[in-house]
Amino acid sequence: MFQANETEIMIELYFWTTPNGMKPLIMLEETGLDHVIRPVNISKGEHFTESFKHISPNQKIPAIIDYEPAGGNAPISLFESGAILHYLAEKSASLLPRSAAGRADALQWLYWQMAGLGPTLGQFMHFSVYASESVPYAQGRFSLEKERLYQVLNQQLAEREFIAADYSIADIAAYPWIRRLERQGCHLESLCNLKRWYQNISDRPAVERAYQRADEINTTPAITANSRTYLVNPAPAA
Ligand SMILES: N[C@@H](CCC(=O)N[C@@H](CS)C(=O)NCC(=O)O)C(=O)O
Repeated sequence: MFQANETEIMIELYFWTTPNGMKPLIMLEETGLDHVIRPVNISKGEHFTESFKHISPNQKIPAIIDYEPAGGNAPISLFESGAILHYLAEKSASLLPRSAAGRADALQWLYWQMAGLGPTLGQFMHFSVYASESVPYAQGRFSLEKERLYQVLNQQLAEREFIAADYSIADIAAYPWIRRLERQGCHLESLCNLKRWYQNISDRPAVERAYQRADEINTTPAITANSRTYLVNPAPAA
C-alpha cells in the first residue's frame, strides 16, 4: 500500500473520506499543490499496519509526505490535520493571513476546531452511532457541548463572511465537520449565519472537486458491521 515515491509527485496524502481526511484534500485542491492520494481504508483497519505507523505514529489519517520541502531538504512526513493545514498554508503562502494579528486570529480558530469542535463531534458521533451500548450521560454531555459550539461558530459568523478575516485554513478545518451537521441531528435553519457560510464554501469549485474525488475513492461510506469493528476498537497493542 505504501510505495516509494517513484512518481516524482511532490506530496503524498494518506487519506480516507472522513472529516479530518477531507481537510488536507480541500487544501490541496485549493492551492493546486502537486499531489497524489494514497487511500488508507480505516473501515478495513489499513491504518494499523507497521508501514503506516512510520508515517503516522498516532495511527490515524490524515498524514502527508512532502518530497519537495522548502530549501531542498529531506522529505517531511506529517500527521494531525491541523498541523498539515498550517504546513501547507506556509508552503503555498496562501489561506493564512500575512499580518501577525490576522495570522493569530486564523490560528486560534484552527486550534478551536482541532481541540473543541472536532473532538466533541467525534465523541458525539461515537456515543450516538458507533457505541455498542447506550450511555445516556455521554450522549447528553457531548450533545450539549456540540450545540454550544455551533452557537459559538454561528455568532462568530454574524458579522463576517468567513471565520477569520478572509477564507483561510480555519474555514477548511471546520467545514467538513459542519457538512455532517444534519447527520448529527442538527438543522442549519436555526443557525442562519452558519448556513450562509456553509453554502458559500460548498459552492467553491475546489471544495466540490475534493468531495467528488472522495466519492470516487469510497463508494460505500455507510457504516457496516465490519467497519464498526475497526472504528470502535483501538489499535492492537504494539
Ligand atoms: N486529531 C487528528 C484526528 C485524526 C482522526 O481521528 N482520524 C480518524 C478519521 S477522521 C481515524 O483515523 N480514525 C481511525 C481510528 O481511530 O482508528 C487529526 O485531526 O488529524
